[in-house]
Parts: sequence; structure tokens; C-alpha cells
Amino acid sequence: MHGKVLGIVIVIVAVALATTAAVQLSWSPEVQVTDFGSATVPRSPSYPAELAPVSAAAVKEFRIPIRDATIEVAKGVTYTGWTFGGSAPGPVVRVRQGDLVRIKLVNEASMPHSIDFHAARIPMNKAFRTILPKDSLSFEFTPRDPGAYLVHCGTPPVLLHLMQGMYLPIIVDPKGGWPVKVQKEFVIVQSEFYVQGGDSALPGQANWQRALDRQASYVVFNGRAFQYQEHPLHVDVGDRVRLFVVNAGPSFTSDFHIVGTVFDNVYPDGDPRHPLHSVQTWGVPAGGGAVFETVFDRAASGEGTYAFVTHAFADAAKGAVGLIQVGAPQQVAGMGH
Ligand SMILES: [Cu+2]
Repeated sequence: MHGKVLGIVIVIVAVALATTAAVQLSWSPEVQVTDFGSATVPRSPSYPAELAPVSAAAVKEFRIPIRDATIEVAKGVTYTGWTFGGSAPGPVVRVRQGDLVRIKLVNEASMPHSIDFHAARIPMNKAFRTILPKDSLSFEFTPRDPGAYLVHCGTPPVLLHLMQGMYLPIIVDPKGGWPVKVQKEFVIVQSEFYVQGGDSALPGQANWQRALDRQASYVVFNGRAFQYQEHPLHVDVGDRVRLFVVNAGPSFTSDFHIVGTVFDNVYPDGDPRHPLHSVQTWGVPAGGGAVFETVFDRAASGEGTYAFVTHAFADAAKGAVGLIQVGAPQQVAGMGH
């Protein structure tokens, strides 16, 4: 009798242990490690605006090297910049609300820098402090707020570090995913460059006075003037599209608009809990972000060419304009915008 009871207890305990082990195994957080030093953003033919879905790993680690780099800010115009990972903007950080995000910042450049994550709620003296060349800094945070956020160097003068190219976007997907299913997602980072001309003492370097005066040389999407006019984004007829627009500034607002359609949804700052509907143009402030959704319906905004712009047209004229090609339209050239 006793032996039988003991045997049953042992079996129950064994089953319980096995179940616990299996549960722990399936619940152990997968860690995704991304090194922005080895995965440099390809610049040719254009900064890759199309996004891959967020990974399911509950822990996401990013090694972000700070590097001096010569960047092309307009066709044939090079600029002596400072970057996260070798490009301006740097690579996209994409995570989910509730993930554990681990950052390792490594200063491989020639002067002190830092990193400021707008999506993080964390003491700035701890995570965003300036580190010297050859130094590194590690910190972690759990993003609580979904959206499209700016990441940038916050070392004074911040205007200088921003105009040099030190920014990248972070996208925080809502915990349960986005409420609207889309076929394609793109990231667009607007920024300005202030460049000393070929006749100056330091061609291709920062023009501090122009930056103070807000006299931008170029206003760009994803780091280079007019790149998506030459190399349009492509979607299929009928696609729903989500655009994550982040404005690095340093000083201008982006009046984001797509010529030929209306946004079904705009989420200011990118939080789907506060949607706006049927929006023509939405302002994204310097240091801000927003999420835009629209559909290229066959019956309405169907096959054809569409321009995305900042509707502040002095800035669009300096490079902040690109094209979306829907389907295979006859003509891409000859747009009025
Ligand atoms: Cu910096």
C-alpha cells in the first residue's frame, strides 16, 4: 500500500518537474544580438527604407559603434560626418513594447560622444552620459511606449552633433502588434545638413553659422537629398502601407504629406492609442516621430506614381522629396513636385 502511494507520488513529481523544465525552456527569453559595426547600412543605390518585421526575441542587444565617416548627403556631395555605425541615419533599431533592450555603445571616433534614446525612460546621467574615444557604455531599458522615436547623440553642442549625422530611428511595436495589417512598412528619417561649399577653407565640413541661421544646404530623407526620386519606393496595387517618420532635425519641422493620397490613420508619436483619421499633412517636430498609414486602392490611389514630401516646399526643394511607385506605372519622370 505504502509502496504504491510512494510510487504514484514519485511519478507525479517527475511529471511536474518535466513540465516545469519544458515550460522554462519554451519561456526562456531568446536573445537577439545585433552588431551595427559589422552590419553597415548599404548606401547604394539608396538607404534601405523598407522594414523587416520585428523579431520575436524578448531580449534584444545592440552594439552601436560611433564612427567618423565620410557620407554622401547629395549626389556627388560628400560631408565629413560623425555617425552611429558608419551611416547617417544609422541602422534602424526595431523592438517591441516590453522587450528588454540592451545597448552597448562603443566610441571608435576621435572625440567624446553619447547616445540618447527618446523611447527610454531612464536617468540621463546614467545612460546618456558622454564617453571618451575608446571608451564604451552599456545600459538597458524596457520600452513602455509604442511608436517611432529618435535616437541621437546628446553631447553639447547638440546642434553640432546632430548636424554631423549622429541619429537613427527606434521603432517600438505595440505589445500585441499594430491594429492595422499592412503589406509594406517603410522608415523615413528627415534631417538637415549644413555644408561648407567648395570655395570655402573646409569644403564638405560643418557650417556652424548656417546651422545657427537655419540656412540648410540640404533637407533630406534617410540621409541623402532626392535619393528616392532617383530610386523610388515600390509597393503593389492594393497594398496598405505604414510609414514610420522620424524627424532628426536638428531644427526644422517635417510637414509630412503624400501627393495623391490621404492618410487613413496617423498616430502622433506612433502610439496607436491616439489615432487620427483622414489626414492630409501632419507635422513631425524636430526630435519627434509619427506613424502614417494609407492604402493604394485599385479604385482610388491605384497604379501610378506618388510623391512623399515635407510640404514646407523650401525644404522639399532642398532634397526632402521622394517617390512611391505603385504597381508598374507608365511614367515616373516629369512629376511636378
Ligand atoms: Cu556626438
